[in-house]
Amino acid sequence: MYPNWILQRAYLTPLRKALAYKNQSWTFQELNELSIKRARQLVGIGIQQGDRIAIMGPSKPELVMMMYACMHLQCEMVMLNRRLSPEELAYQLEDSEAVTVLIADEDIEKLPPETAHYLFSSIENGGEGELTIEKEWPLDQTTTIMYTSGTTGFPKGVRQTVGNHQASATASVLNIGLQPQDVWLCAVPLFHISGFSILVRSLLYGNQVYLYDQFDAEAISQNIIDGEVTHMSVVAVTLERILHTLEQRNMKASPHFKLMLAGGGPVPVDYLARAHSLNLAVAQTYGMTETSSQTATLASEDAMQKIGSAGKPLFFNQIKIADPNDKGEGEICIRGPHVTPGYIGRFAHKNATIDGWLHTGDIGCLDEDGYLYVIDRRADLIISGGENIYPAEIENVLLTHPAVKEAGVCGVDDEQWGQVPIAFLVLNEPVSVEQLQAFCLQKLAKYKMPKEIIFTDSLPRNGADKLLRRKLLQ
Ligand code: S0N
Ligand code: AMP
Ligand code: MG
Ligand code: MG
Ligand code: MG
Repeated sequence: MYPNWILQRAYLTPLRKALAYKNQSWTFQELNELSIKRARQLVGIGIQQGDRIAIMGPSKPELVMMMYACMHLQCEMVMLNRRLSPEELAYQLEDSEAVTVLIADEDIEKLPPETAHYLFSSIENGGEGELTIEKEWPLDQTTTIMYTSGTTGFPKGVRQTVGNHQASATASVLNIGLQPQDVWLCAVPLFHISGFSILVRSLLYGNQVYLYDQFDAEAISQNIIDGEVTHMSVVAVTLERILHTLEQRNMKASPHFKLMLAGGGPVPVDYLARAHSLNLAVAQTYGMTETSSQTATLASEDAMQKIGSAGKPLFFNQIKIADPNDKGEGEICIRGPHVTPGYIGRFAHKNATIDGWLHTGDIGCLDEDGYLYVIDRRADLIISGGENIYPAEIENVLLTHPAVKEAGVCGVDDEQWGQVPIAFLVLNEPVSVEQLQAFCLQKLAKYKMPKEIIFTDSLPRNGADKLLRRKLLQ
């Protein structure tokens, strides 16, 4: 058993600043008190200890308070992505069997009609029930469930336990180091592990989170110039927006700024060189939902000599390459206490690991010094602005349209988002691109909309009739 992180942190450093948002801030003691009150209010509406509940809202202090309340209640939190379509959310709610959705008032329109829910405002203004807060948490308790899509296009709900999060935060700090005055800027979504892991680190380390509810390149660049923050998590697209802003303003990062953790996909090598000349230390990392964030991270002092590498595994973690070819390239496999114990819902029976190793589907190699290079991503995965898109998700939707006979989707490079999806279709009957786009928009998150739809006579397939997505563009 381990101490309840929120109680323990409030006990150890009650008066330290825990959270800042716009002009407001909260100490750990204040966060603890407010989240206990919120937990009692959740009991007031009938939520029980250990319930699985879904939660959605913008990255604001109210959401942090609601999450900490759920953690006090040892609820399993299904983290809903605010960019998804109502149909995609309906799938996750049905699959997870969440008892209800706790939803920020401003997001109510995003929910599928007739979904059982409680608005944040009704909880915040409601009565309190009786609750004895558990002082200890078991390692195998599920803290969060995050959906990640798969080869089939059916998203899987990934369990992230107390033990997974603790191992991840501990391994991270052994690599990055820590000083009490460190401040981690959070402008990545709290529903992704990129964002939630910042909250976990804050509770375990006792450092402050500087929260943004949207990506504001001007304001964030100013924080970095002024040295008001020391760490930040970025994806390639948001790193580029900061580089661009600093370059435009001819300003460099403050010497107080320590590190950008850049993950969620590959970072173009040229960004690293640009960051270097702006005094901005960038650590590339390889991580995923199934590993509660980083598995490997490249120390910023190695950034220039091991350019393009995602670094070495963090202390508790191991990486091996399965079935390497003659160039040493094969499937990246991961072992460590940060690896998920498995999935929920329709994938609950699927083993996450084989003989203790997570088989990622990503292709990579280790160089002679043991540095990881990620060469190719799993299952034709497209990453648009840090959001994952599996071609099968879009193909499955297009195929339900009566005019569509065959569909193939792949990613193309894009100036703004890194990559975007495009679709190749064989038709049964005439239909316009606009009609198909309108059809997709009803069913898919906007970022998954094919940016181009191309009609063709046939799709490239192998002898076994399997679609060859990589040949779509040839
Ligand atoms: C890039 C972001 C910030 C863009 O959002 P922005 O600019 O706020 O857009 P909006 O105002 O909301 O919308 C404007 C228009 O743009 C479209 N749009 C928005 N996002 C995308 C997108 N990603 N792709 C394509 N289009 C997009 C909107 O639809 C809208 O369109 P119109 O105008 O037509 O209505 C935002 O997307 C963002 O925050 N991205 C990052 C998400 C993220 O964090 N991903 C990482 C997920 N992976 C993990 O968590 C595992 C790895 C990991 O843990 C990690 C990752 C990074 C760093 C550290 C770690 C770690 O290990 O700790
Ligand atoms: P997610 O499950 O959404 O967290 O996405 C994780 C996936 O993003 C990994 O399986 C990789 O395919 C990809 N990814 C993460 N980090 C990197 C990286 N440094 N380089 C290339 N691809 C990455
Ligand atoms: Mg994902
Ligand atoms: Mg915006
Ligand atoms: Mg059809």
